[in-house]
Amino acid sequence: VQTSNATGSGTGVHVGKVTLTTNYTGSTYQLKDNTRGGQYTVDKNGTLYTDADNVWGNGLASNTQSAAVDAQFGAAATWDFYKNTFGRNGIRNDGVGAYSKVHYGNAYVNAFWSDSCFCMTYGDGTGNSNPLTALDVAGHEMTHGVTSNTAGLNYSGESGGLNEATSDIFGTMVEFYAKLSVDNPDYLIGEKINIFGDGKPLRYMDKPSKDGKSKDSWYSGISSIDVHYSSGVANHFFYLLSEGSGAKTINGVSYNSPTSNGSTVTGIGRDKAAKIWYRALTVYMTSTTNYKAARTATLNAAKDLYGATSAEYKAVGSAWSAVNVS
Ligand code: ASN
Ligand code: ZN
Ligand code: CA
Repeated sequence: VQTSNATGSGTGVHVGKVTLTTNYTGSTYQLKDNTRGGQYTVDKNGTLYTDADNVWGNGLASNTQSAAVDAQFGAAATWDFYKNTFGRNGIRNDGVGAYSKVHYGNAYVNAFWSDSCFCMTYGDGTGNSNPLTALDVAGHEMTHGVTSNTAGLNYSGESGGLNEATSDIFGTMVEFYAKLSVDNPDYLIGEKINIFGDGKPLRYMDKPSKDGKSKDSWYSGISSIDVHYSSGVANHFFYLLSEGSGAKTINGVSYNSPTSNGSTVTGIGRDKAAKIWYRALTVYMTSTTNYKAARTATLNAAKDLYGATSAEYKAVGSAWSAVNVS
């Protein structure tokens, strides 16, 4: 059995028409990417996807390959984002790719990362017709693996909120990195998966409270709420640091980000904000980092990257103060 890299084309439910690097065995094509740590995609039974003509899926959720195209593309985009932005060679930085499983369960409305299988799992969503395989979800889930292998933020209390926010932040950065025409990059999470059945996103980074549950700013006692809602503080921090406060339209999407202290924050751009967050995550944060310590960690990261007198350093302090973290 030979192994050779081939260029396939696929049409996902969410990612549309994309190019995929596949493996040709001499008789069939496998949904396995040897150029990105051998990462591959399997079906609900754990069987590797194969195809005779290297044309995968048709964009419909009813075609079993379509969600697999999304998952395999999401893994590739996440790999490329970490490699080309931070020089990180895979989730563990060891050159090994994680695998993805699609069509898990029955009408299962979630997706999750697991350290024990070093794999990603996606449900098919309501009616088995809304697979959770959108790009920001893929980037979110695989970032849980990165967090687990770096800061190791405990998944409860304030550190849990920071863990969740790290996934929303880099999931969003993956979306901006890929710049798909059918998935307009935005600061919304899960806008493509219709998880509530009303077309609304799962979360909003500019003003997290728009979802009715997430918090826009820190308060004493935030450690007792669900980590997917306490994450709002850091998501809001990241939006403010990137884009600044007030009203703004990006790629046709309108945002209006408030500050808790009446201040005006001027953004430094998402690429610098992401570099600061990544350095904080990989150098300064630990399993027990809370919001106050995250402020210190990101200030230290900004000092390393841009200097203690830089506009970037000052903006980090202003953005945390704007979400009531001092
Ligand atoms: N999709 C969820 C998440 O990544 C799964 C969970 O609740 N851990 O946060
Ligand atoms: Zn998560
Ligand atoms: Ca998004």
